[in-house]
Amino acid sequence: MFEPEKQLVGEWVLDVRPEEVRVLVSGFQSWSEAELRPLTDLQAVPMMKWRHEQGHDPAFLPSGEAGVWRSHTLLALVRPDGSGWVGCAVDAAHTFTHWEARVDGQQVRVTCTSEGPAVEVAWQDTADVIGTLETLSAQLGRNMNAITPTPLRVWCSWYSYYRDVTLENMLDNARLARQHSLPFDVFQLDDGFQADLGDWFEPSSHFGGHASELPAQLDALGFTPGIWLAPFLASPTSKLFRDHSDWMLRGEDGQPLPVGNNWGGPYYTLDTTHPEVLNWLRELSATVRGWGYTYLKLDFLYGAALPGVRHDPSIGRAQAYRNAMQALRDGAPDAFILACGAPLAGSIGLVDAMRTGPDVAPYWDEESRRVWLGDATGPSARNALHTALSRWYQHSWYQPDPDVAIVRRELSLLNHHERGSIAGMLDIIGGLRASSDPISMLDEEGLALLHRCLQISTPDRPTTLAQSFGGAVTHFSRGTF
Ligand code: 9PG
Repeated sequence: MFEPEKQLVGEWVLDVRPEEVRVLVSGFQSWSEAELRPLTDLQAVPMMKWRHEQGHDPAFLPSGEAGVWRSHTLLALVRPDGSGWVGCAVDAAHTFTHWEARVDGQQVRVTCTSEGPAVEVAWQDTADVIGTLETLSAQLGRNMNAITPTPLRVWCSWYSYYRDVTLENMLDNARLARQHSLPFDVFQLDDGFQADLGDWFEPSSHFGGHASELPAQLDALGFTPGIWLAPFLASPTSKLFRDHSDWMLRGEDGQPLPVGNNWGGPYYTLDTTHPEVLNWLRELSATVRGWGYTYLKLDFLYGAALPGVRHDPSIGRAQAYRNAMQALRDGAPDAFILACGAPLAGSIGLVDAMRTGPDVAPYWDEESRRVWLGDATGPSARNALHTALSRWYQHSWYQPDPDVAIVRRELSLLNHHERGSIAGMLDIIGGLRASSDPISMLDEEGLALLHRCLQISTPDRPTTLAQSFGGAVTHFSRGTF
């Protein structure tokens, strides 16, 4: 693996018994784990190596040793009385900041390292960890000109139709949403409309039309048209890859670097230090904006921020990522951008909303994968909610998107209580409200629950609620979740 150079930013030795504290960590990107756990526990590292680049930062994986916890951007240690320590980067635009807490005999050692340019971090000893975390996190947001627009209510095609989505499915649901007065703002077409990963302008054979035909019809029904793109990815079978293999991020062997395994095989990512790639990205977002889409769900964004060999090695990976996001933003300046599978703090100021957890699925937990394979980045209601709750303080960075509620009874293993608790927790997390249920599948009870999920309480953001947020995370992390 290509190892970026790192430098030591700070080191602290804490005079506290390791058994006395819990540690709060946040992962690299949307799907990575975030959790509050006893410091002496083991931070899980996925046994399946091909999951590393899809859910973690391959240059800063969990160590696999009990009593060692790794986190990006920030780290907190908390005693049972709520006192402890918080460390947080003050800027995440130019470099990634890596934190490690390590049990060292009867003490705890914390180190902070960064890649590339020197970075400033805040480190505070505090009587109120939750309050200090909120304050430092808000400062980081302000320093990076965070965007936090009003939350939107979104219908998204993914969690029912997956890649088989058709133009007709979109319109059927939009019409039914109108008939039932469901207060969605956006109807968002997800993965499945395009010919291949990277070939966004040609339709898939099953879609039944072209994505450019949808916006006018959604507009006529009173909805904002939304579309999904994985703008940095290219499958080896795509025209994009065939025509521009020199645009791909490379490994040390000089070959395009596989950056994940989805869609039935490996795929590659664009090297965004290449000026032609930035032009392509600008043109891509401008084209879909020209089709009439003003809500863009940009996915698998971690690709541009992975360690690798770049066309311009003087541009670090954090900056390469931001330049790419800026190019997408420049192509569609008035669009609402939801980032997904994206570096978290590194996206502040460039995106309106951020998925703050892995995908929801129509079942509560997949214990075999989460526990035995050490991978809590896979889809499940439990993983999505636990991760989004553990990132409650990020509301000052962007609108959080905890992913969809699932209220349907068909094609779902969720029981009555689970459907209800998902709805309740989404309300606690705040941010975007979304659903993916085929509206024709909903009975009266389902429609009532969906109406409840789409209600935005005032104020939407936690203020004095911060304590109960921290409380909820603490409670669930004890094992009831
Ligand atoms: C479309 C989907 C939906 C969804 C996104 C994202 O690690 N993985 O293999 C992995 C695959 C898919 C995935 C997340 C992770 O889902 O979060 O909302 O847009 O892509 O393909």
